[in-house]
Amino acid sequence: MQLRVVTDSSANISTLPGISFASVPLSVYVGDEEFVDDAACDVDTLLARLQSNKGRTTTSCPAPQLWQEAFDGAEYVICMTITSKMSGTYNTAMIAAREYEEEHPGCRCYVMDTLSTGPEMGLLAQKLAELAQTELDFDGVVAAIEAYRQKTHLVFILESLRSLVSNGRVSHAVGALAGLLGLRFVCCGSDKGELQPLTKCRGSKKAMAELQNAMQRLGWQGGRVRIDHVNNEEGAKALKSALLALHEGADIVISRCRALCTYYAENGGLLVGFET
Ligand code: X90
Repeated sequence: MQLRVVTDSSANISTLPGISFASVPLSVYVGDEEFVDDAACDVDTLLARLQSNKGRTTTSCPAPQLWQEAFDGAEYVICMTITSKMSGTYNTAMIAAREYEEEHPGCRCYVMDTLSTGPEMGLLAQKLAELAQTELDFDGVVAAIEAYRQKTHLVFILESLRSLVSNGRVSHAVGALAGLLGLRFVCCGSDKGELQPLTKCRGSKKAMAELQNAMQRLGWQGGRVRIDHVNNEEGAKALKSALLALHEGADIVISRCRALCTYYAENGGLLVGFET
């Protein structure tokens, strides 16, 4: 089966080896400037603009048209989106998928609400590339990736919840925590696809230890890990070493957040997707 995998740009991947792949950009707005989260987007410039900007900033999900362009020409598409609890991305992908199937009889387009984002989506995309190489048919691959999603998780450390709160992406209860200056938040993606704070702490060492505790509580036993960071290669490497000390030989990949995750996770943020 010739499968195309399509994700939105919050998955922080621009390529997916061994399979037809397209990434559909969300946008970040800082003052009058729009940063389209595609391969040409310069994340360092975005970070600099965010630091100097005092005015309003926001983001937007892709229009259905952008999804249509990414599906174009494919017979089988599996499309993965950021959690529908925090973005309209899933909705616009669904609109585009229904249109695509109507306009191309016989073609199939499955849209998966990952209830997550970032490196957990990266893991799901990687698994899809592998599933496409097997004997499974389209429905078989869909069932297998939905089953795999039950075994993947997202935990993260944020130095601030400013962007999430000012854009109304988290609940009032979480927003109330955000006023506490100088704290770091260790959080996870809940089963429902919402941000769930686990602990707040002072200092990055403490936060790093809490993050590892959270991974172990959720059942990490040396499965695949992806670490996506915002300007924090050092933190990502330290975490990787600590995890390798727990499970020698674990497959741990580090990459940078693209624009959408950079905006919300903020400078220093670390997002970790892992398998149990
Ligand atoms: O539609 C839009 O404008 C995009 C809104 C996206 C809002 C959430 C971005 C999250 C980025 C930091 C926190 C992760 C929370 C995950 C909960 C499942 C990453």
